Amino acid sequence: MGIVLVSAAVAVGLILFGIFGYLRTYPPTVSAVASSTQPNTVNLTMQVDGAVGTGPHPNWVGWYIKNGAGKWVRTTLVQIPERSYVHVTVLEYDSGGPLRNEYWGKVSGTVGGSVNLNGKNVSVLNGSSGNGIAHTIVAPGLNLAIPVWGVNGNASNFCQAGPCSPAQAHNVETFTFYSGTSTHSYRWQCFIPCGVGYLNGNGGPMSATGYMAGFFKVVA
Ligand SMILES: [Cu+2]
Repeated sequence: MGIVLVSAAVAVGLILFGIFGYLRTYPPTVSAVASSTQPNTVNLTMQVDGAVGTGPHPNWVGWYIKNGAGKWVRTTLVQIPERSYVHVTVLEYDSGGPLRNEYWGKVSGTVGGSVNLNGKNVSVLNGSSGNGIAHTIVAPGLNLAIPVWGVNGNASNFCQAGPCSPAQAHNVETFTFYSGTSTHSYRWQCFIPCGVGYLNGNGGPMSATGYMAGFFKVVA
């Protein structure tokens, strides 16, 4: 009887440890910043790194979002206002490669149907060419799909651990999407997938909020 009680107590303890551990590591939400020049527009600046460099999984691939004070916050939770244009700037520091499914090389859901990659407008990226595609930003509920172009992983200034800085090899990709007319939390994630080493290619960072999966929280 005693051993059963002890086992039960240990089990409860482990569950609570797990829950609080999860809460301790759950990333914060960062708000997009209102544009000072354009009405109904917010600016969102993000970077994606091959290794985030901090937190419980410093070697995992993941995102940082710039907050209103200009500080990089390791998270994938972004708050944006409804009925607004979200002007996104992605700083991409990770290496890329071919897609498992070329469909994800197509841009969708942006104003104009394209992204601006290092100064050039493109609507499809071919992951089988050049440095390939590093990650994608896909929010099915917003009809948004963005392939993000990779950098050369052998570059001498390749960023080994985030948060990365502009002196390191990176691409700049910008696009604008509309946040819609309803308040809703839209899930987004990377559909490369870049978690090849994990169960079904969708474990580890792929399924983890704060790394390759997150939410666009559209608020009133
Ligand atoms: Cu990814």
